[in-house]
Amino acid sequence: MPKLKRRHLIALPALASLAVLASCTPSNPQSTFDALGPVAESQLLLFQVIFWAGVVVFVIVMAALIYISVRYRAREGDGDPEQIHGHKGMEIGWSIAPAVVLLIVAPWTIYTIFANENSPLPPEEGGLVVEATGHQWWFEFRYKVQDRVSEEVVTANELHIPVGEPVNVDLVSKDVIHSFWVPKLAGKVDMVPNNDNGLWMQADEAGVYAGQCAEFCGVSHANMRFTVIAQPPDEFDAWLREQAAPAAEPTEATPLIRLGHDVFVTRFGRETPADEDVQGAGCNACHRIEGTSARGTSGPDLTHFASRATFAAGSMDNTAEYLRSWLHSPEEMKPGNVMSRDGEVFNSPTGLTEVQISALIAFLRSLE
Ligand code: HEC
Ligand SMILES: [Cu+2]
Repeated sequence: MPKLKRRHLIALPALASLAVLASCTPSNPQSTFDALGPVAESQLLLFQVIFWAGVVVFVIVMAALIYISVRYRAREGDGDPEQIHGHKGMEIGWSIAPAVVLLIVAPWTIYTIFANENSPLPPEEGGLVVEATGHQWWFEFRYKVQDRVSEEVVTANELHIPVGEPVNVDLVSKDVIHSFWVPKLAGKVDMVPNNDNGLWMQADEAGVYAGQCAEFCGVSHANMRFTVIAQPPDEFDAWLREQAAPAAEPTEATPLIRLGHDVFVTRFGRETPADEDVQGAGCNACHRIEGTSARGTSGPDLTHFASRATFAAGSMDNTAEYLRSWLHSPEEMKPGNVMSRDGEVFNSPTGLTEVQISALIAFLRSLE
């Protein structure tokens, strides 16, 4: 190894701070410096007030430090400096100065907390409510909407919202503490088991916003992401109506799709009605598909699985190839996930056969 020279050592912190500063670019999908909704904007403003107050303190303290170090440095022949005990003026000064800083920072903080506490359009006044549930390691979204559609809509990892409208999000957890965070729309709020939390947020521009669990919650915490899709209200309403309907009958229910359906809803190890040579995989133990007999609730609702762009909490694009890898070895694709941990078929020595996988992919991809 080449010997590290002193100037290399000096370059290291400089490089490290460059890397840290690079994360401040607003073009980053999870940058809080690119606030695109009223909640994120007020939080950004608070950050800036505190940051600049900090900069003023930093500059004054550093200037004083440098001035005093140079001006009063030890010189040849100096004895001990004059010893003093207490200095009333200075003590009053360094009590008052922080109080002044606090007077700038505290009211702004308190104002921001209260301003963001209450949704401008709460559920009582007809505001949209979504219940977001944190699971190890994915998000479930449940729309409680009476005036838009009559059915309850349940989806996973992709949260659709109408642009320009406040959305109330109830935050709950099924297992451990998670945290709901959409950096460009609203700061993080924890999802705590048995303790109702909530926030509201609003997107001012249509688009896809990155979201992420922001509280370490186990092995696949880093693979626990979600997206917020902000759409014009009429598009959002159309989406909601589609989601409220049972999975559309595929226009062409091919034998492979039918076989996939049977593999999905038949108990693990039993032969399927469609083909006695192919056995069931018991996926219905954990997944619900409206319009079929699958009624499981511990995994994501798959009624409109094919309408989602990604799956396994943003880990993979929703393509046939990734689905194949996922069903072949969920553990390899997303370490620790509950499907491979508890699914009977994934704990059997054989796992799913190629025939079962192909049929399941055809079926899942028909769930528009
Ligand atoms: C023990 C319960 C369980 C069983 C059995 C099970 N799953 Fe899952 N499944 C889950 C859980 C939990 C997740 C979420 C995993 C994650 O993202 O961490 C999941 C995720 C999925 C996803 C991705 C959904 C999304 O939108 O992110 C698909 C597709 C899927 N499972 C298909 C199947 C199929 C097909 C079978 C049958 C071979 C099956 N599952 C059996 C629990 C189960
Ligand atoms: Cu988490």
